[in-house]
Formats: sequence, C-alpha cells, structure tokens
Amino acid sequence: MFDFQEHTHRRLNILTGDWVLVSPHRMKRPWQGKTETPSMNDRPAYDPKCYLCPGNFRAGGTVQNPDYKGTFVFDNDFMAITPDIPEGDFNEEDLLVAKSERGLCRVICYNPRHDLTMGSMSAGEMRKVVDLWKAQYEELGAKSFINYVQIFENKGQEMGCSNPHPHGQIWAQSSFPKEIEKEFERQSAYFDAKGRTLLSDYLSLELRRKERVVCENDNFAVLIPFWAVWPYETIVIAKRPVSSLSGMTEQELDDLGEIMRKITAAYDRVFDCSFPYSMGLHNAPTDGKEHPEWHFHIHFYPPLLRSATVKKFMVGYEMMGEPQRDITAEYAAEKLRHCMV
Ligand code: H2U
Ligand code: ZN
Repeated sequence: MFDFQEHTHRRLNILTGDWVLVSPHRMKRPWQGKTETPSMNDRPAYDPKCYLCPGNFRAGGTVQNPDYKGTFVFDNDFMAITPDIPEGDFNEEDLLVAKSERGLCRVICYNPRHDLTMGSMSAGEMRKVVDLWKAQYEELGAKSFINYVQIFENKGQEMGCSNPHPHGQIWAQSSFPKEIEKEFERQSAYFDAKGRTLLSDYLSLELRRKERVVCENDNFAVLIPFWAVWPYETIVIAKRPVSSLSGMTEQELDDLGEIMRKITAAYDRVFDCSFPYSMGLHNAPTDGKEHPEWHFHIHFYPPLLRSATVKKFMVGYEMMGEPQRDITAEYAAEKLRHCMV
C-alpha cells in the first residue's frame, strides 16, 4: 500500500504547476560531503566599513547615507533593470527571440542597527519594515511602466548576500517575471472555475489537517507547503483573500510583522545559527487591472539541509530533471514547530 511517508512520489506545486520528487527513504543515507564554518551573529551595532550603516559612504565612495533613524530606501547603485531603456524587440525565425525590459531597482534598509535581523527586531521596528514594503509597492506600482513589484531579501553569504546589515531589495519591472506569470495563470484558472482564491481553499485544508502548519495568528498562517522543494521552505499566507499589502487593515499589517518575526526567529533555532534564506513577497501585479484571483503570500527558500554547514544543492538530476527532496514537508514542519517560542 502506497505510503507517502515511506515511498517515492512526486508532489504538485499548485501555485506554479511544477513538480517535486520526494524520496523519504533516503533520509537514512550517510553524509560524507562538504562541511563549512557556520556564520554566527556576532556583529557590532555599527560597522564603519558597512555601505548600508547610517552616515557611511556606499561602494564607490561618492554617495553618503543619511543619518537615518528608521527605515531607509535608495535607488540601487548597480541596477539590473533600468528605466531608460529604448523599447524594442528582436526575432529571427522565432529562434532568436528577445525583448527590451524597463524597470528599476532599490535597496531597502530595515533598521539603522547593523546587528539586527527580522527575528531580533521589536514589534514596532518590524511594523516600520512592513509599512516600507507597502509604501514602496504602492509608489512603484503606480508608475505606468511598472507592472510587477518584486520585494525580496537575500540573507546570508550562502544566498549571495553581500552584507549582513538587515536589508532587502526591490526589482520592479514592465513584464511579469516567470514565477509570477506561472502563479498568475494558476490562480486565475482556479478563481475562474471556483469563484474563490486558490490559496484560501488550500489554507483551509491545511488548517484542518494541521500536519504542515508551523504557526499562525489571527490573520496569517505559516506552513511548509505540501510541494516544498527546499528542506525548510515555508509559505506565509494571509487568512483573508487579500491581494496585496494595500488592501490590508492596520491589524493585518501588525500581524504580518508579528508572524515574520516569529518565523525568522524560529529559523535561527533550527541549526542554532543565523539561518540563510531568500524571501520574497508575492503581492498582486500592478498592471492597472483588478486581481481578485491573487492571494497575498510570502515565500521563504532557505538552503540549509542537515546543519548550519550542510546545505542542499540543486544539481545533477535537479538541473536535468526536476527538484528532489529527502526529508518530507511533514518532518520539516514538525522540526520547525519545535523551534517556535
Ligand atoms: P544583496 O542584498 O544580495 O547583498 O545585494 C545588495 C544590493 O545592494 C546589490 O543589488 C546594491 C547592490 O547592487 N548596492 C548598492 O546599491 N550600493 C552599494 O553601495 C553597495 C551595494
Ligand atoms: Zn551596517
């Protein structure tokens, strides 16, 4: 009899249509791979060499940060997408296809203190971060050439983060990026068929079943999604089918801040280290259309697998075929629940 805690199977990501291969029996496999030194959080409150600390000069040495007290946002000095691109496309026999892309990039500092993280900020400090996300989403989304505002954070050297100062980034652009395109199509199809959002039905099911729920408050829940690829991947889902930060009540904005502090603090307890991840907000597109299908959520993709030093690699079969995991989502949820306080 098929038992998905024991037998190999594939799980469907209902938000993207992608599949993940799950091989629970491989958890017993011995590990003889690479180990690294953990990155501990022993930073000073102010680092004279940090390009994000208040009053310091940025890379390049010409721009000086203000002596900011709360959050601080600036245009990325090295934008990957810029506003001043001439429109154009290129097509040769439908074989060589390209298209110009406009947008802009910003850097958002969460707090003047170099040594904080979301998990160690106070509720008031975290609410300022949530307010900054909302204001940036609205300001950038209002621009006619911006149809998607991607707010995200890379944390830890493992994720290519250049600086431990608590900060995130925003890349806002004309096209929907690929993950957004997929989530838009899947959420639209579901909403058209059922008249409810995909994530409201998914969340009710998960809250009934409980086995993948990590934590919740009145307005948000954190789960290991059934289709998680990364070992401790989570999704934060709004309990109400609200499409973006703009539609949230004051209480919801507070509760979002609270749940973000909770989950990031719990992550640091999984392997007793400053837990690396890529995190991103999935607000509705800002293309001027109504988006009743879009249900606000946040993804956390952390790379660690077995310890502070042993991470998951997306290589081999995963590059050639599809992602694969050994520890099940249910096991990871149980472990993360034990890390909550
Ligand atoms: P990470 O969050 O992944 O470390 O990226 C930091 C961003 O900050 C990166 O996109 C920008 C880089 O271009 N940056 C500046 O805009 N000014 C600086 O002085 C250094 C880094
Ligand atoms: Zn700093």
